[in-house]
Amino acid sequence: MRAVEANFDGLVGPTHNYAGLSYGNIASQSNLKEASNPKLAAKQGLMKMKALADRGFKQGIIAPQARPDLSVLRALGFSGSDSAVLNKAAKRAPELLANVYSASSMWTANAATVSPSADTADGRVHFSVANLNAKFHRSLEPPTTERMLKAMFGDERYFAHHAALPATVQFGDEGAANHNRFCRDYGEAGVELFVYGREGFNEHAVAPSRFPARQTREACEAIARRHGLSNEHFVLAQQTPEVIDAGVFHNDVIAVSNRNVLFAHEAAFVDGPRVLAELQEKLGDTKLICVTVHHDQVSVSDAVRSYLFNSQLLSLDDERMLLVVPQECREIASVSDYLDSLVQAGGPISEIQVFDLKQSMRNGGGPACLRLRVVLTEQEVVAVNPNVWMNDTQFERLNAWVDKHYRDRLTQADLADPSLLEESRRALDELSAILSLNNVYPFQS
Ligand code: SUG
Repeated sequence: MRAVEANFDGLVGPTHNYAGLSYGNIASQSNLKEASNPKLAAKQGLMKMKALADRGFKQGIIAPQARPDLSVLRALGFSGSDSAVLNKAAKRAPELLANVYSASSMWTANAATVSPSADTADGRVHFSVANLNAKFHRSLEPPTTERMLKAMFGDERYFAHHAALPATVQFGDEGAANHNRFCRDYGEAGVELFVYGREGFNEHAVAPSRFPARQTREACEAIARRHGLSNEHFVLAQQTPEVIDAGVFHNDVIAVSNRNVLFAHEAAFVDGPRVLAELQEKLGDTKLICVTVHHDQVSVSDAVRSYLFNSQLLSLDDERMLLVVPQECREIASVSDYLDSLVQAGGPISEIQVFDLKQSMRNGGGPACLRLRVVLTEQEVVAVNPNVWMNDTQFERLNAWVDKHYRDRLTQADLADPSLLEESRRALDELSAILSLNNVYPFQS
């Protein structure tokens, strides 16, 4: 069956701000309390989507979640009118206010783990919503993510949806950011690589000591089971504790794959040679190509600062691939030199395309964080909600919508302003019509 890889990017929401909420994510921590520009952030994301759609890549859009999430503040004991709740939280618990205001659903690589129909037991595309239980602001996303994915991939003949795993420490799950799939052609059965940072039920196993490991082995195993992946079609790997301690809070900050190519730093996995050998064995006669970056080429610290591996690796044809990187990669000499040598080497990666995503990058979100990969057959493409595909019309509409509703400056102090809540609701109400999302937001019901 012929299939394509579609990328569904998260549209940045109107409350995008820098609240320093993600311990272990160095950019998030270091930009705490900077002023953000939600309008520019949304436009930077739209530019990437449009540019890739114009080059012929299948590009979809995932709408932002409604923030602030007042239901959480109410559940935590704040009462009264909406503005009274905001006012009290701003005075008594500003850190909670920042959490319920986060626009973090933009990083759709963390929305879910997706297995294409060629890999699953029942021949449907399977989605497992991530519980994101490691960070409070992100743990608020799963219920709306599930509704959102169902509003986009609603046809049960083709799409199967699983709710988030139990949101306990044993089952920490951060979705596709810790998942890669290898194959010859997208439509053929592939081998899925699940990457975890610690073992949930074994507190004595090797784990990072400085920063938290968000994904557990047990979560990976549960997802593979739910999706009906046979043992011959998935591989488990542990992220090295050292790289997590150096700021690699998701595997997609140190590795990315496309088809039979793995682009990764040599420090990415515990017992890397074993992982690669198992992948090759399970891929059979499809040859795994490893583009491995060594410490003396790019240090882990430069990889984290530049987000070299948080890139998108996209097929230009059957041989050549495009690497989509953030501008920071051209601002750090070791990384920029490496990219030049990579293209000159004549390997599968033949072109580099650079995007300015600084607004998202300052929260630790690069090109790959902003997108959820969904491999779809031609029939499945037709079954997707048609209004979520990026094209000239949607690009114009969405830009006009951003111009109309978004602020160009947001600080932590602005979060206490009740008109920001009203502005956001008006914007998202209109957006759900543009993308035909059918009252997906809790405030609409
Ligand atoms: O979960 N940052 C996100 C970034 C997610 C990146 N995703 C991938 N690597 N796939 C996170 O740490 C920061 C929010 C703040 O500090 O305001 C934040 O949530």
